[in-house]
Amino acid sequence: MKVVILTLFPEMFSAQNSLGVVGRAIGDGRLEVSLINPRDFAQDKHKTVDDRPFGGGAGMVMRIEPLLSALKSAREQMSGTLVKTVLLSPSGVVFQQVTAIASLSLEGLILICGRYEGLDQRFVARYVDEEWSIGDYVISGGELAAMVVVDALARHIPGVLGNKQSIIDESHLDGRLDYPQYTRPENAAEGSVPGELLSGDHNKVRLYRRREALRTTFERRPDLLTQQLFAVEERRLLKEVIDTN
Ligand code: 9D3
Repeated sequence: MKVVILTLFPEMFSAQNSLGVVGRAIGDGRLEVSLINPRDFAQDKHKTVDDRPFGGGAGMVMRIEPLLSALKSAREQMSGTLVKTVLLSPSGVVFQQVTAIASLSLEGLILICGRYEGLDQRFVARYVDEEWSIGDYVISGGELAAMVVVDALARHIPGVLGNKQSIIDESHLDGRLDYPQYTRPENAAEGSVPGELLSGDHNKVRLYRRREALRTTFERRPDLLTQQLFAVEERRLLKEVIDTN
């Protein structure tokens, strides 16, 4: 899959593109990320990409022309036709795991990072397919949001996680927060490792992890449980959690 990112700060992506899961996905040729700076398409000698908002008010607005030239350049890089153009925006729909998984079937994704107060709405209306937010807080531009999207996406590309079953575990725990993890030593000044994990009994381990995942979810994110369908076993485990609360 190919991702083209339109950004006034392409340097922000160099760490992500060279390190960790995303860096490896790119290195292995499973993911392609390219960066286009709208400022490179600015026509005046000062390379202006923003201007004052009509109607007044604080801040600046990104002008149509440099964005459109950058977008045309991005679309020329995309071979297929199954390409979605997304604006990262505080007014977007919230990006979720399902959004990442659904995007995998695209041939390409164009991510537009806004700066200042945002983009001229005529550009958004005409050229943007969807607007994605990463949550209800204000950050200074779309770049960090684009990095979140690329990271979440890369984890779902076949082979990227090295089939260490990590992605299987994630879907296995769909709609649940993680169970707690322990490593050596068995006994530390801070406490001991739960007996179930040392038992060697795979079913005990499985039930312990499912129960503790349900406990954390029930305590911190009950909203995740309300719409879930429960297996009989999980109803019993959740009852145990509630009864020992
Ligand atoms: C909502 C704040 N706006 C009030 C007029 C001004 C504004 C602040 C920050 C407009 C844009 C931005 C830059 N933020 C993003 O581009 C952004 C974002 C975010 O701020 N929160 C969550 N997700 C995202 S995705 C892109």
